[in-house]
Amino acid sequence: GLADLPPLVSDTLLALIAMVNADPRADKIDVGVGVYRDGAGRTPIMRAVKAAEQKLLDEQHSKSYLGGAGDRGFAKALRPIVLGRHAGDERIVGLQTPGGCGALFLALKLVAAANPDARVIMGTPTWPNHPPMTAGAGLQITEYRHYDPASRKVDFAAMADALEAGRPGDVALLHGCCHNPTGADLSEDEWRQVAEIVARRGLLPLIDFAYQGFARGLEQDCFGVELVLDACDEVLITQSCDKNFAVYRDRVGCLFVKAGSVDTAQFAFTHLLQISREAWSMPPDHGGATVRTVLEDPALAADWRAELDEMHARIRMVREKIAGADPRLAYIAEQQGMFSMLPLSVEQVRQIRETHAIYMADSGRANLVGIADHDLDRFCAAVVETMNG
Ligand code: PLP
Ligand code: TYF
Repeated sequence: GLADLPPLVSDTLLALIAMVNADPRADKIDVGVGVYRDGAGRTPIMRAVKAAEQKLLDEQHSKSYLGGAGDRGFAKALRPIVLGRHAGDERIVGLQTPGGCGALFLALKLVAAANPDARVIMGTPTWPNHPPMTAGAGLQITEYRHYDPASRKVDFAAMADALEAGRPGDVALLHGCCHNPTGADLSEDEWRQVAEIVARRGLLPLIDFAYQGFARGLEQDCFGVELVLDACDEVLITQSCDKNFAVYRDRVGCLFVKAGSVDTAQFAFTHLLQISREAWSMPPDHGGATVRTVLEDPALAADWRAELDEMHARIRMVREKIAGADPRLAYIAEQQGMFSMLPLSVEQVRQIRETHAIYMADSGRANLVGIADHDLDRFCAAVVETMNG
């Protein structure tokens, strides 16, 4: 019966949300789950998103079913942003999904259907949902060390070795930008080498692209995606709008699949529809329709872009500030996106929770942009005090 189900390890990042909420201290600082916060410590609805939602409210006349592909205009509108100079390549098909997680689910199931013996090569640490989702799709995992804690950079030798050891058809799981949890991204030269190895070894790149616009800027963050698309005939890109449109709970994402020919891409698309039919039948509409409405209106698109750039600027400001607090934190300014690993042990992570009401993942991963402006000095002081023991 149901009582015979095995015990589970819960999603510790989502568990942090409840832990923060349960702490009555008014001055608590939440650097746990990855959501953007502004200087006042809020996660606002973006201006263009609110305007698009209002437009939908006024002008949407029906919520009748759209079919398995959802809002086709949504996936189309994303192409220039996500695919860059490859936007017009008809060998690339896009399917709306419930968030980046939905895209990952589809991508991994597609691999399992096409090549059940494929192994998924992933660096450690990686986003904690990657391994269970891979195992859930029935695929084997091969790990290598992504992050060198001494240099605070990508352990590129380990990565290159692992990719070189891949068998044709194995999946190379890559973070498009803003590596979660380390903030350690590939340099442009390292991307070139990865694209070359992956193409030469016949690996299938799966690029998880959840933070476009948060590393160097919207166009620049496409660098790796464009290079890999240059180099490879088959590519999977799991995209999320949940961060860069700040629509987290609306669950907005897209899976792009590139195949060797237009016919194969269309054939793969029918398989994506079949897999999504078995899981959710049709994606939820509201968030995708909102993003499409923003992108199809030049004024709204420009305003979205301006606000995204403001968010990016705040990420850089917070990083500079923390990096300046102590030489041991200087690396924070060299890393990208919302997350970095702080040099704290599990015990120190517990201690900073108890003593300072600062909540981060046990791994020491902190969502740096979670800190409000007025808390930055106190955060830095608490981290330095805890590091000093
Ligand atoms: N991939 C990574 C690396 C993430 O950090 C996230 C965060 O949520 C996702 C995928 C999934 O995004 P979504 O919330 O759109 O499912
Ligand atoms: O890593 C994070 O904090 C974000 C948010 O199951 C997240 O990616 C965390 C866990 C999860 C879904 C999203």
